[in-house]
Amino acid sequence: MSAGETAPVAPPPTAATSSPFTHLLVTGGAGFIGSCFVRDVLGRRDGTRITVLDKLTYAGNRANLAAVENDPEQAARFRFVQGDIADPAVVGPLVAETDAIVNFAAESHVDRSILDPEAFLRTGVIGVHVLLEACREEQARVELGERARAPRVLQVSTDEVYGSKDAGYSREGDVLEPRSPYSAAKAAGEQLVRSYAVTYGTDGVVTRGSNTYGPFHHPEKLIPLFITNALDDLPLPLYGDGMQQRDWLYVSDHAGAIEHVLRHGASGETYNIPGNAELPNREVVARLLELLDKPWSLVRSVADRPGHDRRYAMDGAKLHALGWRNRTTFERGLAETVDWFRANEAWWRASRSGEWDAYYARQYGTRIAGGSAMAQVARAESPNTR
Ligand code: NAD
Ligand code: TDX
Repeated sequence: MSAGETAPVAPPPTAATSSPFTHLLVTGGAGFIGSCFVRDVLGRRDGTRITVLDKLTYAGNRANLAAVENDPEQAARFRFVQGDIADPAVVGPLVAETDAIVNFAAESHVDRSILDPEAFLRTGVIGVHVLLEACREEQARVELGERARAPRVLQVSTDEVYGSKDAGYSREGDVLEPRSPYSAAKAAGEQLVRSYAVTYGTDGVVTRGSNTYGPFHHPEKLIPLFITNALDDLPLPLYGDGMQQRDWLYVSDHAGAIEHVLRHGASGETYNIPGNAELPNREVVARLLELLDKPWSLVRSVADRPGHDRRYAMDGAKLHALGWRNRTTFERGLAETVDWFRANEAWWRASRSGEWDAYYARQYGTRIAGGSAMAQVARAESPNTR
């Protein structure tokens, strides 16, 4: 454990939760979705304790957890450890003291996986393997009578493992056809969890979440990139024809669904977490510009992402049957996201510092130079929002 560690997490004053999972290890908890999960669970003040293990890559940000660390009651139930999920010496002792692991840790940006795939494999495959081996150690301790039950592990996976879906909705049993190094690593990671559940009886569950958006989203991704570029009147680089379709999921709905599956999902099972707004990218951009009161002339049609998946769409019946419903409409979620970025300029300017300029030049330099203006299509009258 490194210098980034805070004091050991205190036992709860009262064990107010009825769940068997009272002490969680949240890996990747300083990132976008993981930090939302941590803030929401601790903010409920039900006695749950959380240890975050995060490597603090360019995408990890301790400031995402400031609300927790600055609140004495929550801070007493929280501990931060800076470290790598692929490091068994760090992972083993942390898994030994927790009831459940929620693994958000990953390299998460498709474009970066196309530029440099290796880190995606280290964290997405070897890192998951290390977590699973630590769980297996705990299963052995249960057999020795050293602990009552082995930890549950929830692997946060993605809709991208299905590959591009031209029509219809992907179901949990469908064949996986990942098409980028990012999604191939995610598919490998979740398949490892499944294999440990089958082979060793590890208590593992997998979620496949849809495209997520909201506060604290790293500015490399479509929605926060376009908000922050537009606020600075910079070009908005839309790949290809901009008609690729995603199903948008608000971040607190994604985090809530993950917690729901953690507490209610069946071991060895996989659950889709769809969004509620299936929209082409152009439509998302048009809505953003309207909220920001910025002109369409900022949009540049630029060279497409290689292997760009045209559409993701998942069937949510299995999660529905487990009792989960998303709460945030796209209209409200997008407006709240834009407001949050307007109000938190210092946060996103800090995220666009350090290695950002080199990344931006590599990813967008020649694209924007060779880009062209794009005609605006009429906004859809009734978007497919569920
Ligand atoms: P993010 O990039 O914002 O956060 C990832 C976090 O993991 C960062 O804090 C980073 O420092 C940490 N991390 C990376 N490598 C690590 C390692 N080896 N050890 C410990 N920590 C490490 O990502 P996000 O958007 O919050 O995504 C979280 C998870 O959800 C990922 O597994 C991603 O694949 C999955 N997911 C994301 C989306 C989405 O739209 N953002 C959708 C579905 C699934
Ligand atoms: O500059 C851009 N221009 C553009 O047109 C960027 C960054 C993206 N796009 C397009 C590509 C996609 O069609 O916008 C769409 C969304 O792109 P991203 O924000 O990069 O998300 P995506 O590739 O769909 O992957 C996201 O959802 C699934 C997350 O980044 C993954 O971590 C998650 O697993």
